[in-house]
Amino acid sequence: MLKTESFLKTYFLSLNSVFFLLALLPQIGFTQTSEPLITSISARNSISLDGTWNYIVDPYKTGFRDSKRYDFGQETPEEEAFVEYKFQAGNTLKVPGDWNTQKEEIFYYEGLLWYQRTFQVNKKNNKEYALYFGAANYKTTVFLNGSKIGSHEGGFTPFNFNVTAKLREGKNHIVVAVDNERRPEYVPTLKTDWWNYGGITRSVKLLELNTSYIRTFKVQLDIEDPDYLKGFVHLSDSLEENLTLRIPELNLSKKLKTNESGVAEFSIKAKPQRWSPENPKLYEVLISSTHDTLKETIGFRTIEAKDTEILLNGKSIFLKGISIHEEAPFDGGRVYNEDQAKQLLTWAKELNANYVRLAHYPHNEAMVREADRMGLLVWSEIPVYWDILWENSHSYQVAEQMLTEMITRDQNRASVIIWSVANETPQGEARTDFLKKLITKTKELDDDRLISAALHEVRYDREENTKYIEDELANYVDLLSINNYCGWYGGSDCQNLKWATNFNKPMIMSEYGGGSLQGLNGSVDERWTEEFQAEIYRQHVKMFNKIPFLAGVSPWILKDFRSPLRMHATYQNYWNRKGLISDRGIKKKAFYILQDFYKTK
Ligand code: GCB
Repeated sequence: MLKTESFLKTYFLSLNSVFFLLALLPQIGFTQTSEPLITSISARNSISLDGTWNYIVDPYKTGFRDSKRYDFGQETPEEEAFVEYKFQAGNTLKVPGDWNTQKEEIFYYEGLLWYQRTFQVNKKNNKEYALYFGAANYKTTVFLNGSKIGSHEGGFTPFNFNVTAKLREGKNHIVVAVDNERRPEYVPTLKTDWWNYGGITRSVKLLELNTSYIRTFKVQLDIEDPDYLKGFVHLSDSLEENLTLRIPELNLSKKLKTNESGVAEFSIKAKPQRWSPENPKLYEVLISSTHDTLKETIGFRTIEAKDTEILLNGKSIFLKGISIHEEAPFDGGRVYNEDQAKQLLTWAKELNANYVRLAHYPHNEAMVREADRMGLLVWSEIPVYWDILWENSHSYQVAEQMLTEMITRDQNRASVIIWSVANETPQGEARTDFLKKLITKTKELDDDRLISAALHEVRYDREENTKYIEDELANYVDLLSINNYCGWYGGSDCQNLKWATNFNKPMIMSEYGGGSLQGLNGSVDERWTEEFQAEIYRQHVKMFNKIPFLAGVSPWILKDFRSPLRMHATYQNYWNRKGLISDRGIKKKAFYILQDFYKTK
């Protein structure tokens, strides 16, 4: 080969690689560009963008590098308009919904998928417009009428972008890239015991907002002095404005004023009835500014941990719970409507539960709003699950952003009593530092609820048949939440297993249980039978009676759920079988053991 030829070849190759890397840049790094979260979405004027969208599967992610040949709705001169990726000729998917359970051919797909649709708008003067996504898993990039609007990382929390400048009168063209590739620095990271459902899994709306709108507000009973309601209002702009807070049923009307940052903080004397599982009383709360009024239904209660007890409205309560994945009853897939959320919580109620652990990520808003109405207490958590890259700043930033979005969305829900920052993380300095920072951030955002993290590493003394809770993280949380699978992953004499700790805090058994294939019967010694699973539940009831500092349980799990880790061909077939209810909605024997325990507890 000639010298120059070889030089050119090398040069072009490396130049190509540079371009390639440049094109990939926005995909690496932390590209969060969504704006502060707008809340009380259902109380606002909006156009729903749910329904049928076109899609293109893009396994090599070429769309980001070759956007000219993509039908992004850009205005391209006719002679250049060679559009290879033409949406209209493509397939369709329903939004909201995961792509996996909608199309057999992409059931196992993990990667980039482009969504597209058009919509009509009659733009009004003096209005602002924002695109709001309930959630999309995992990384989302939004284009409107050919312009990139922004991107968001994280699969389970809402985000929004102001699109006033790019929105057109009449027909608009929206393209959304969703990528659910797993990467080491993501949260969660590479391995999870649940299906990595991809797509625009929750509703999309175009919000029509007044200029200087109320972006978010919080009103809750003051934990320090429950004769007062405490909270704040945030306007979208840094403006001094007069506001009114009203709760008509309490004859309460209070004038407030935002400071130059557009924030008003308040404390108001009031005596609302207390929200509780027995009396899930909700009040209509109205906030108005010169330009805007928002209406919410809000319950008022206090929650505290005192010594080894959990106090709801000052009274000791035992959390009779069940863990739930956000997977639809009967046929799997992500929950995408209110009826599915209601069905899951109705099953929890049938168990005589007063509490649900919404694992392992923030569930859709319908779940917590329904829990408010049904009187179910809620544990809500972010997917800091198993082994995160504890020393990676990207991982920390994205975890903190998820935490912020989760808390901001649900700060008014009386049902939510626990924010959890992690699940089953290995002990170590870097992990504890990471989680301590998240705990500090949680307190900054919301100091009115309990903070926890599900722990699993305990010291076992075989001779004493005793497990000791010693994890250093327990110093920084309000509850000792322990996941333990006696009778399934190890250990046999579960009814005589004892628990001990030096921490003077309430303990919650945040997971326990075992698997069974619904309809498979046999003796209590035969793994995978309903009887084997039921026996684990029976033995645990006996164990619980001997833990004086136990304040609640949430066994694993309400319903069988899809998981790539569960490939036993006979019993699992990619379903985690620890459900009390099968994937088809049939109750197993263990359901009734727990139901009885809760009835008498
Ligand atoms: C756990 C995890 C949960 C799993 C469960 C299991 O400890 O927290 O996500 O699904 O065990 O079934 O092994």
